[in-house]
Amino acid sequence: MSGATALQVEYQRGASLDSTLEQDDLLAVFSFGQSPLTSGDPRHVPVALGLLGEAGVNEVWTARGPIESGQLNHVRFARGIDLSMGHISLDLRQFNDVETASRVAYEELQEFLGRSPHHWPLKIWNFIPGINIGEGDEERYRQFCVGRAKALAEGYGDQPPMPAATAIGGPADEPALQVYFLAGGLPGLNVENPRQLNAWQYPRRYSPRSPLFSRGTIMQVDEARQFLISGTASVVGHETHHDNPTDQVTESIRNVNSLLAEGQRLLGGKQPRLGDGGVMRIYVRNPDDLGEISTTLEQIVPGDLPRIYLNGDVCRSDLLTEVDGIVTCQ
Ligand code: 3EB
Repeated sequence: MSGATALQVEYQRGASLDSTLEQDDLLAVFSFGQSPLTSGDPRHVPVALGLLGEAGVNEVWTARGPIESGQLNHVRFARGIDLSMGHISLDLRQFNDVETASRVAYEELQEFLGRSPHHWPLKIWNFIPGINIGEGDEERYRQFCVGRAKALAEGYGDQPPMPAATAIGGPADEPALQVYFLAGGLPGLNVENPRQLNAWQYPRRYSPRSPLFSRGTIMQVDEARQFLISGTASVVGHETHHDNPTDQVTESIRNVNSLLAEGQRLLGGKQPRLGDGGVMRIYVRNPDDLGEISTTLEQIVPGDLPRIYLNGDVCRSDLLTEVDGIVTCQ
């Protein structure tokens, strides 16, 4: 597979937001450490998670235009020829609980997709303030899983699309639940990781309603394929492995490599590899672990893989780090 990728993602260091917003092929620009409620342009997606180790980095998505942008309910979106990006931020102070807000976010997402020429979600990122607050089934992550599952069941019955996803915790004092997504005109191909139990089959103890996502989604536009990798942590089977950052990040990368190999086994072609025209984000629960995690990572991923580190909680309190990213299939 070759040809220009449908989505280009890069990290821009030191560029002003205003100059980036002048680009006419801009689908989204993500800035960090800023409340999602402060978005002024539909293409600007402020993310509450703070950058670690550096400042002033924006993640920039570009795609084939012309790009139109607008808003439907709470969905602020940008639409190119092949792809759409949309983001939703709901002020949790206006909802009874995280379950209700999550359900509304997914209902709005689904309504948007239904009216869009790009019906198919390809990857969804979910940022939940204080994700581990609450005991047992009251935990915010579990409430989020319930709200998401209810909205998906309402919209799609028992066969919802389950694209790749990331679910990460933001600062507890951030008011906004944020959900953003990439969507296309054709469904992606979902890939599961043979080392991990499918998330929708997790045992009851992790959540009253299973997390509904696949480990990775391959999107194809024209001749080019891109692998969208879900938030991947140190989970083997369904259990958390290791209690230290070095071993957890190593296990996470083992999971990513296993997923990429599975994609190649199913589709043929060259084995996609981290660093092939893609990017990686590393979410770190405790900022003090940054040095250990980055040193470990330098030894196991290609040096030229563009990456950023973000401060974020992982959905299980025993997980210290998680990674996600995009790889181009050659
Ligand atoms: C895991 O492997 C880690 O609920 O959408 C990763 C990616 C995780 C997405 C989600 C959860 C989600 O189970 C948690």
